[in-house]
Amino acid sequence: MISTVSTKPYADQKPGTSGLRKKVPVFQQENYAENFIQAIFDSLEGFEGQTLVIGGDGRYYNREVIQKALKMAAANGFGKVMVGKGGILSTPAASHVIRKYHAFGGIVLSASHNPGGPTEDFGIKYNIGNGGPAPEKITDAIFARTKVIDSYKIADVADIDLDTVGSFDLAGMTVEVIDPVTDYADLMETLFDFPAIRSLISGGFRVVIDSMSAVTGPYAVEILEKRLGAPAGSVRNEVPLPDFGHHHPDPNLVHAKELYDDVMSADGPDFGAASDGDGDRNMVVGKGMFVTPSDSLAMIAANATCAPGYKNGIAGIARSMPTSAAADRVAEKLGIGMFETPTGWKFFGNLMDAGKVTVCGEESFGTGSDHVREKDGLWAVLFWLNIVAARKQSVKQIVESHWAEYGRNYYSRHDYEGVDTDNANALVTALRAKLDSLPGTKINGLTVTAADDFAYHDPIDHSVSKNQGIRILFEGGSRIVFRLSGTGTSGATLRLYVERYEPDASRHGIETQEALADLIAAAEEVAEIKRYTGMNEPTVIT
Ligand code: VG1
Ligand code: CO
Repeated sequence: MISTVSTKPYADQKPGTSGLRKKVPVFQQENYAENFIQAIFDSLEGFEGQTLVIGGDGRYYNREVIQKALKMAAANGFGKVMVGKGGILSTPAASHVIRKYHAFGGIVLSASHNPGGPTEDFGIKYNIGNGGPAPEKITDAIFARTKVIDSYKIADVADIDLDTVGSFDLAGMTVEVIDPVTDYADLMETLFDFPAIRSLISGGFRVVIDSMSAVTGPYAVEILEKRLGAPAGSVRNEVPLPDFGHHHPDPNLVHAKELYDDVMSADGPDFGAASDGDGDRNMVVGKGMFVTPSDSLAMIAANATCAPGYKNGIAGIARSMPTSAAADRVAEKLGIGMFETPTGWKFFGNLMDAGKVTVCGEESFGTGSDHVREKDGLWAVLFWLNIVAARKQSVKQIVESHWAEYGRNYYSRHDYEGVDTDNANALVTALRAKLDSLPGTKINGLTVTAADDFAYHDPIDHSVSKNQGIRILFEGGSRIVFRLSGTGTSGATLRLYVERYEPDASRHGIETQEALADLIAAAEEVAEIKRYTGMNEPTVIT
């Protein structure tokens, strides 16, 4: 009952920043998903009889691909697969399950913050035994394999019932359908002071979470409403839908605007949070104060000892290169290590495994720690609630006192989506060609101190990752960074990251875009964004 099916390679199965992402109709081509899954298995060694974890964010095509992956895992010799009920596992929960049950690895089906539905996005990524995204060494091997693959193995059996928790046999392999929430919720309870958060909430502190009809709904209901006692309805859009209710499940000021406006209104809640499609991103908004993700990393690190799981302090901090340097100042003060990595969570794994860092973050609404090996949306939300409960101050007070102590890193990202790929590449090529001549010159009146294309030398495995983003640094610590997105599924997305450090507390109340205006103009001057993209404005500003 095991078939070997012959197939032809597809040329476009190169994993990006976080796995392979394509439109659903691309994944629906004959053997497209099967080829990629077989290429994953072909790139691994020693999994015979071992356990694989499978789960996804519930988006359109999730269930179909899970059935294929289960039958292929059996045919390829795995001993057991643990799969979330209904095919659901948030990305951080999958990471935790892999670690807790010492699985060999996991397959996570998600296109994260990208929209879902029959003509929208789907994705597959592989996580290794530490629970984290496969490093480049493995994703490169998978891509190489997809280019030559000529067959895959699959068990010819009926579909497994994914909606009943329990153990089933699939062609000699055990399939264990698990409750996707319990293990994760239990882990959160070991890290944070639930009694303190519970009394904060019972004392009238109003918290709302918008799960954006994506995977975190069941997790947030269990944790916030059941375990922390928030009133029913505190979690909004809590049912995961295959098309996310036609929303873009990306928690930022554009796509979670309703929540933001609610928290900012006079009689609105005290605290609002949102998560993305697969639950690894977070947005935190306090009354009168939106916390930028870069600041969130710095403030979580500075206040880490408020949470029981971190009471002995943190070993170090890592951030992706485009993320603001706010956390660097905290690391300096604490006398701990600070690491700057390329964009994408896969670069943090080695540092966490080696015990060099405890908390990590990215400007793209991602924060996490070594409790798993993925960024973790609800973890960040609970961390903030724990800090608020411990300090007995509002989010706004906590943020403002942090700025007063460390200075403020004004920060913004401008995205130009749907740019013609050739034009986007031409912009980058032209910019790269100028880099050597920029230091010492002025752009829009600002003096350039350094300019390069970021390359990362992993201090643990000594691998080198080049061309990870063009950065232009100015006198006084301001900078602009340019890179092309590696998660999109149509055309190119240019990301411009802008940062200015302001030590003077009397200048901490300026509107962000205004505070960054001269740097934004400098970016236009040096890169000719309007000319190359044909756009006068970014499509998204965060
Ligand atoms: C984006 C973000 C990056 C993040 C990645 C995956 O990548 O910028 O910080 O790690 O998405 O996040 P890119 O290449 O498009 O800039 V998730 O939550 O979408 O898996
Ligand atoms: Co995500």
